[in-house]
Amino acid sequence: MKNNTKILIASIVILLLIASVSLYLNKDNAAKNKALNDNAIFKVLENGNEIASYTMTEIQAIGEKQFIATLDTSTTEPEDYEYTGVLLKDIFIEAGISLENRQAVIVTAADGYSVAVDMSKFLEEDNVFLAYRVNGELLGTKEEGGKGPYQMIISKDPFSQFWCKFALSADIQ
Ligand SMILES: Nc1nc2c(c(=O)[nH]1)N[C@H]1C(S)=C(S)[C@@H](COP(=O)(O)O)O[C@H]1N2
Ligand SMILES: [Mo]
Repeated sequence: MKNNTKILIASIVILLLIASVSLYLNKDNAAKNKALNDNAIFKVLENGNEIASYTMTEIQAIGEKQFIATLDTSTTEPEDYEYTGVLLKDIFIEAGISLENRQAVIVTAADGYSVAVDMSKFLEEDNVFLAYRVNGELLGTKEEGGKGPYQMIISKDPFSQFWCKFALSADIQ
């Protein structure tokens, strides 16, 4: 064989190897993403009674939106992020729960944090979201050092202390 032919064959073999390794790694990633999506359960309650629970795939199907919100904490300067999520009220509508004559929605997190969202704020257009992506990336779990898998975000709030990381459920009262 000519040297050129050898080089060509070697290059093709190396390219094929790289392609199959990355396919293999991606498959792993895809499986992890699927597991994360299936395990990320969000529950919806009415006066303390569980009415429905959703996986991330089901949440997405309710009507994904992109929005900008400013993260402003006691220790950081305000910074804009692009989030992906659904309006929290749309999840209640999907669950067939009436939004009329209510006082508040209590969002509870895996670390015990809990936020009460006033009804008038909750009903506002494009304000109270359940987000699962920030700048295109999944929020990640608390164990992974993330802020999700779900984070309740009040996009029009000037400060973010009433947002809720690691959100597990929302109870309308
Ligand atoms: N679950 C949970 N959500 C939370 C908190 C928290 O301790 N636990 N802290 C709040 C506060 S004080 C701020 S400023 C915002 C942003 O916090 P971060 O900088 O840790 O994202 O999250 C809010 N939501
Ligand atoms: Mo904060």
